[in-house]
Amino acid sequence: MVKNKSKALFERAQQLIPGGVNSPVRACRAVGTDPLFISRADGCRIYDADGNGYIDYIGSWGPMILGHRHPAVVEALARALELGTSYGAPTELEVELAQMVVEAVPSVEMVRMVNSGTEATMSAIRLARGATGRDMFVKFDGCYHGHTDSLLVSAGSGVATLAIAGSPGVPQAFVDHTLSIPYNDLPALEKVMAEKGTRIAAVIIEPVAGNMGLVAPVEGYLQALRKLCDQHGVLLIFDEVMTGFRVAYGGAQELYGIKPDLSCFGKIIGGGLPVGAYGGRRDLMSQIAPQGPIYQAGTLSGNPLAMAAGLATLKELRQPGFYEKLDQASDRLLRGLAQAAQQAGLPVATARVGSMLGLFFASHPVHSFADAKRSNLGRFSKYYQQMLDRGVYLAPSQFEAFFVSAAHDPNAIDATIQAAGEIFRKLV
Ligand code: HOZ
Repeated sequence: MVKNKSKALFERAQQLIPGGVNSPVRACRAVGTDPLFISRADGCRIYDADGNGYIDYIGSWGPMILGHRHPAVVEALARALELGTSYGAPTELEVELAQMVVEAVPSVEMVRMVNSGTEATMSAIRLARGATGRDMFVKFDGCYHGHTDSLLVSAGSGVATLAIAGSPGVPQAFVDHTLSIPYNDLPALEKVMAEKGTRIAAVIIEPVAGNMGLVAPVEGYLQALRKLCDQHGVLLIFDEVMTGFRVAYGGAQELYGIKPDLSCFGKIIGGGLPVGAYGGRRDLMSQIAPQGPIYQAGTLSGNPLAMAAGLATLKELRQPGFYEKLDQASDRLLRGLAQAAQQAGLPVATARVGSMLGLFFASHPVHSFADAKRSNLGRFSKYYQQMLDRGVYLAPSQFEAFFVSAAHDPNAIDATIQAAGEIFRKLV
């Protein structure tokens, strides 16, 4: 494949943008390639600046659950665009989207729109601290909640991919109140709660971890977490930026039957435009300014284009059978990949929750970040590069999930399985 234009753009970009990219993972450093520069996308396919097409399993890191350029989203955006791009004032669209979120997610009685997942988690933590009068919070190794100072401790995603221990620029005092413990480890959670429960404002968790590869919660873990939080007066925050409207219409909390106190959203609720949101119990959300004293604001929050794209997306997701169909397609893909690896004699650990998928080059089960880190990263790099050569666009890190959209038809899925099978045989 000719990639001259991407190459030239990357050279230019590196002079102007740190690392040539606006978010670290996409620089592809962990897999030893240069990033592709993208010119367009359609359905389940994405096209680089040189015109090469790929089957896309990044889906803009989660938002594109309908596939790219879904007609309903494009039309809604065109209508909104005719009317203006930003007002910095309330609109009907915001009220409509807030209503859809509240109706979809029973634990969310009020919701505040922001501009990214990072803003959502940062604001939820502030609210939890303000409401409880406690400073500490618990997170989990390998979970990633955006790039807020105090949330970068033992984080997944780019922090894991680039093996960054801690970021310069984050004062020690900012992370002194962050307690990071292993995911899926109930005794570790019980211990931290027993020792520090009275000082902990909140536990924040990705109910399905998607930033250390895909790691599902072990049976009963989220239920036990909910119970422990209640026992210690600790608020439970679900970071559903990836899982919200993805693993079920009502997110992971619907799937596992848990009611967190606060939830964070992003990605899908913006339909591919920059959006985040946090919401939860009315008594908590009422403490946000101007209704209450806890401050949080944003010039572009509730942006009409983003609201229109989010609304159009959510309406499509409510179509009968949407998630069942997506589930079948995702199952077809993961089963096919697992079978291809087995036939090749290549040990892999696979995981799937709805249309979020994970494939680790590991012969052990992966339930935690420590398990994920013991995967064969060299093998992943080769797999990534060769899949790209065969026209399959995967997340360039073992520590990311991959996403199936409604636009991934059986042909695309079977072509992916075939490409992977050929590569697996060479990787053994
Ligand atoms: N941190 C996101 C993935 N979990 C985005 C990565 C990127 O855009 O580079």
